[in-house]
Amino acid sequence: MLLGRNTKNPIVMVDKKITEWTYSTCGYCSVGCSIEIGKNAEGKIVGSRGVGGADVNRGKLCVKGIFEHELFDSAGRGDKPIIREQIGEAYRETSWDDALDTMADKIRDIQQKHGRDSFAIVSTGQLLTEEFYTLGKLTRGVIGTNNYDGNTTLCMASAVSGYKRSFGSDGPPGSYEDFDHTDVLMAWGSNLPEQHPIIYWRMKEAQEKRHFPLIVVDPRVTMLAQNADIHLAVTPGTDVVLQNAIMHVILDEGLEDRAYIEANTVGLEQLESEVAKFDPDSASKVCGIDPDTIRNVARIYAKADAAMSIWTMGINQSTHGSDGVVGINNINLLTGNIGKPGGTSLSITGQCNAMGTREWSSCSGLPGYRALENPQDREDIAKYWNVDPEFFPKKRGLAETDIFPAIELGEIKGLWLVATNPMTSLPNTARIRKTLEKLDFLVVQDSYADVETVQYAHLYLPAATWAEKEGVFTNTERRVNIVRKATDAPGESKSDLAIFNALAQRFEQSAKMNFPDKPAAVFEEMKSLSKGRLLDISGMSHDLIEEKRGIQWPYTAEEAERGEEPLQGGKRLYTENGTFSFADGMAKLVPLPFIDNNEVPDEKYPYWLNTGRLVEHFHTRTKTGKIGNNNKYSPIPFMEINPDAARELGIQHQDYVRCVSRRGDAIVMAMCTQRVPKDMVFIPFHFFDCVNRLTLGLLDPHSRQPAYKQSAVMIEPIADQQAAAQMSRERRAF
Ligand SMILES: Nc1nc2c(c(=O)[nH]1)N[C@H]1C(S)=C(S)[C@@H](COP(=O)(O)OP(=O)(O)OC[C@H]3O[C@@H](n4cnc5c(=O)[nH]c(N)nc54)[C@H](O)[C@@H]3O)O[C@H]1N2
Ligand SMILES: Nc1nc2c(c(=O)[nH]1)N[C@H]1C(S)=C(S)[C@@H](COP(=O)(O)OP(=O)(O)OC[C@H]3O[C@@H](n4cnc5c(=O)[nH]c(N)nc54)[C@H](O)[C@@H]3O)O[C@H]1N2
Ligand code: SF4
Ligand SMILES: [Mo]
Repeated sequence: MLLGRNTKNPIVMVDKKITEWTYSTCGYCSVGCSIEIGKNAEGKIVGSRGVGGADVNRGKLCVKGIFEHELFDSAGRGDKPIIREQIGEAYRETSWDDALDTMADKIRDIQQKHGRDSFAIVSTGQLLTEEFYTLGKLTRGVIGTNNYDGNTTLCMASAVSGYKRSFGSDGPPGSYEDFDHTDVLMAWGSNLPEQHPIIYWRMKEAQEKRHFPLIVVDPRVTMLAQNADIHLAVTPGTDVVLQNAIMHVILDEGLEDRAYIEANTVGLEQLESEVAKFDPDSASKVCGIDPDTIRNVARIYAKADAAMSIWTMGINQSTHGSDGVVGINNINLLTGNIGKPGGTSLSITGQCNAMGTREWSSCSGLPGYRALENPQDREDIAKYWNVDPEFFPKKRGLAETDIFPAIELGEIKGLWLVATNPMTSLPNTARIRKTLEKLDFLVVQDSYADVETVQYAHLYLPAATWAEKEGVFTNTERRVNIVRKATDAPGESKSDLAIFNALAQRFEQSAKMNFPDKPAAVFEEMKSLSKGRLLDISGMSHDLIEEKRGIQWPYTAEEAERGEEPLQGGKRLYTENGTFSFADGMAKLVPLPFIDNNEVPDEKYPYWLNTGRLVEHFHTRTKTGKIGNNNKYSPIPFMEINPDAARELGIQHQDYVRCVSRRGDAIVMAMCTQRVPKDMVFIPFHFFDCVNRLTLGLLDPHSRQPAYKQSAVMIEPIADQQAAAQMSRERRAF
């Protein structure tokens, strides 16, 4: 058969004979792509496709979304609850009734002996919003522990904290549509083409039409940096110094927007006196960016009609994470770039529903961006749930990163992990292993039974995932989109919502409360609690959300009653002067002094260890590690190393090497690339028993988020390559 130019259609797509498509929203990242899941006449799920009419992705999906349906029959799923008395013993299968009775008894027992807060709950950014809301009600209103948090502390906590410090509330003010209006885009520690491929495509399309400059701040030459007009290879952990220097130039040269500052902000004088210390020549010595480049960037940004900044983990995962977010907001407030088309701060969120958990899970407060510290908020929620307001704590308890040390200290005796895998994702995993072993009772509720943390649990509860259940996610641009059920979960797995409800029934306190079992009924509760608040969703319904392929909040009942259609993108916050979420309506300009407190390379550990992600894998690979087309790209742990550094160390491309920090070691394959400078290596964090054996994870003082991206390591060549290959294979989770 002739192939190539000589045949009209050389590639033949296999007809999968799909007879039914179910509408859903992708369950990996926070871009929030609308996806359809295809079933054939035998009822088997065989395909996924992007939804053409959806504003977010306009028919496209990335390499994860396109194979997402394969996870329904992937290996390692749990199908029955399993239980054991002691770690190390074999698990035995048990019934749901027995599993949940035991769990409720253990929680009561631990709380009676050691106090209410001695049982901790750590959840995720990957449940449906209705599930988050219900878990919050169960935790705050029934179980009553204050040591309740989510893995968003590893992820978006610095953004949340920074938004609150600058604007008075969480909630990203911008939209993807801002790319269509901006005159300059600055991306801080964000590798869009790999981690948010469809946002990248939206950005790139806008840029090709209007040719605005792209400035990338990242110590690594990422794919985004390769496409940048200006790449600022900042010294790790020093973005705040660069931000202060940019503000120094703006104020020094009178490039600020005085009218905007007066109408919208307080704190200019204090900010001015702090940034006065950061002239570009001095700042350059710390942040590593040439002084003239700093001046050039400040001028381009401040002189643009509309300027926009996005950021992700390069900013958030730092000992200056919250400050880095405030720094971005400071620059945008100084230049009048909040709430206007193309002028905004837009945190690019991580997980599919990291926004939903911030809005509704009650992890750091109460539902609907309410605070435990606010008596009126406590009163309102207590009344709505029918609990005594005195049952609520008056301030938030420990963050995830403080819960683990509290287990070490013996203050916390029981832990419930819902949809998170800390044995791979927390820093310094050797310490986490010992910590988990100290627990009297550990419950792991996960879709996969082979997840690493199950090895340290007493009880494992199998959960349905993604389109095996129904409910909503909120994406990066505040768009609420719906996941519809396409298939049943394997075996006896239950939806997280059903598990929360069944556990609630086992506590007396829940008798006078309402725990609806239908996601749409839970959504009605959230709607009514959202009325009149920043995140008003009262005009939405599950059906309307599907019909519109996602709706951005706020969308109020009044707007819906007046017949106003929800906007197709482009909804912004703080568009009017003096409408920020502080009592006086003004945003805060916050001075940011800088103290370098990171672990930095030295003679013994001469390389920066930078960590992050790859396009084909998601997090701890419980899903993508089992999907052939994703796993094939990078089936084993590897390390990016500069060829000059490799040569000096006597390391060849594709040699196995030992990477060592003050915490532990990891065996990885060396991949020589100019992406990293000579004094840095980069290891993706997707692999079990790998990079998080090395990371230090110092915490940001405001957000308690770990600095995953700044540790120091040494590299050792390995003489016995065969043994190393064997070891690397054995340490592979799958
Ligand atoms: N394919 C894929 N996509 C994902 C995910 C996934 O696992 N796989 N996870 C999702 C989640 S939960 C998240 S949080 C996001 C993360 O999305 P990103 O934050 O874009 O991804 P990372 O690779 O963690 O880190 C981004 C960059 O930060 C840079 N960096 C390191 N140190 C510094 C520094 O000091 N300053 C600056 N400015 N930059 C620095 C790194 O070099 C890296 O290129 O991705 C989401 N999307
Ligand atoms: N070195 C380093 N470490 C990092 C990072 C880094 O950049 N560098 N990034 C950090 C960041 S930003 C994040 S977000 C964390 C992520 O860290 P984790 O939250 O630990 O990672 P996941 O693999 O996403 O874990 C989610 C778990 O939930 C399960 N699951 C999926 N869907 C469902 C469901 O519907 N119900 C239930 N019950 N279970 C479900 C999955 O099988 C999986 O085990 O990692 C952090 N760790
Ligand atoms: S960009 Fe994110 S939401 Fe869209 S298909 Fe890829 S993983 Fe899913
Ligand atoms: Mo994340």
